[in-house]
Amino acid sequence: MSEARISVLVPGKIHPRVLERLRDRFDIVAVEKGERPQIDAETAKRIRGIAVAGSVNAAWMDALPNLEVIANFGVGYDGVDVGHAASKGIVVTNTPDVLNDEVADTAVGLLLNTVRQLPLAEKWLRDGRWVKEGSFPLSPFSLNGRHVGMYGLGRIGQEIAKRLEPFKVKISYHTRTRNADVAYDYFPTLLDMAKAVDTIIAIVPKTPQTHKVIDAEILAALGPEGVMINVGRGWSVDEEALIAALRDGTLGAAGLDVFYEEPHVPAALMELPNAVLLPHVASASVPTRNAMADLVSENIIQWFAKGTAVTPVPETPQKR
Ligand code: NAP
Ligand code: 8YV
Repeated sequence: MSEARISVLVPGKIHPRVLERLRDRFDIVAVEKGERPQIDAETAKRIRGIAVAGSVNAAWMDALPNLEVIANFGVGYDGVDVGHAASKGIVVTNTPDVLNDEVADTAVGLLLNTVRQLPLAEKWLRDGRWVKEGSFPLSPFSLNGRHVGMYGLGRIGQEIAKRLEPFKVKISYHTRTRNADVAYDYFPTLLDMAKAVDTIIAIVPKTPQTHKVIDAEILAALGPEGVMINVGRGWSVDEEALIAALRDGTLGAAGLDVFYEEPHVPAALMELPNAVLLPHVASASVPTRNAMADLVSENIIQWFAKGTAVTPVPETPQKR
């Protein structure tokens, strides 16, 4: 089969640059998202690749008998059933590294906004309250002297930690495996770290092991001066426990870029003045999303040209 006749399925919306890059080389089959692809059997047979921002379940893979590669837009690939892909010899790719700096910058911005209440201060100004009522109230917290516990110290977590060093905060971390290359204090359990620090930044993937691990006990351990920042996945936080802790002062403040059931954010969370909430924008700049789109495209192009992917995930085959 020549490369020109390879068909690539695109379920739902994806960054337009992916389509621009792939359109020259492949037949693009755009379909709605859903439980299974709405295409006829002949088209299904022609599909050898998927480019997706979102999810691909087992039913989609089973409906495409010649599927070889699923290129995911995003470093987190929790939307793709990688176990099923691996069992069928389908490679899954993601977009690591090209977004590290953007996400780390956003995490630091979110931390400062949360600790110093800068979004509320801006609202005070815009609402004319500075003129009518005088200065915005002093922020109860400061970044000075904080002890930050990184929950996750992978590609992005390390960039966040590096950025925090000049802020002169103490840095510790919890992961499953100690990293011999970093000088930060290691905690083998999240609870022990939460007891020792006053600030947690979560940047871990969505896996069965990370489900709602930031729960009432962890939040209570952080305490009334404590701050919890999440730029990983909403899946890792028990949102009901978080709302209760923020409401009754068990936890000082939280900054969230990700939520349990996006794009739905609980109304109770939105009402809380000690929560800073962003609509999953950590990587959402034009340059970084362009780089992610290019990596999605390169993975598909290289797979069919050379039989290897640029950034395959570890669970699935590395070559054709
Ligand atoms: P990565 O390099 O794979 O790092 C993941 C880190 O999490 C590692 O330090 C890993 O250490 C740790 N980890 C994994 N499972 C754990 C567990 N059960 N307990 C404790 N630590 C655990 O991934 P990355 O590139 O930094 O990205 C991390 C995640 O951030 C992505 O998967 C994605 O969900 C999220 N993300 C969000 C945005 C956004 O827009 N908000 C943007 C990019 C990424 P061990 O393996 O040693 O445990
Ligand atoms: C994107 C992300 O917002 O890379 C990830 O894992 O969460 C973000 O960079 C998302 O993947 C866009 O679909």
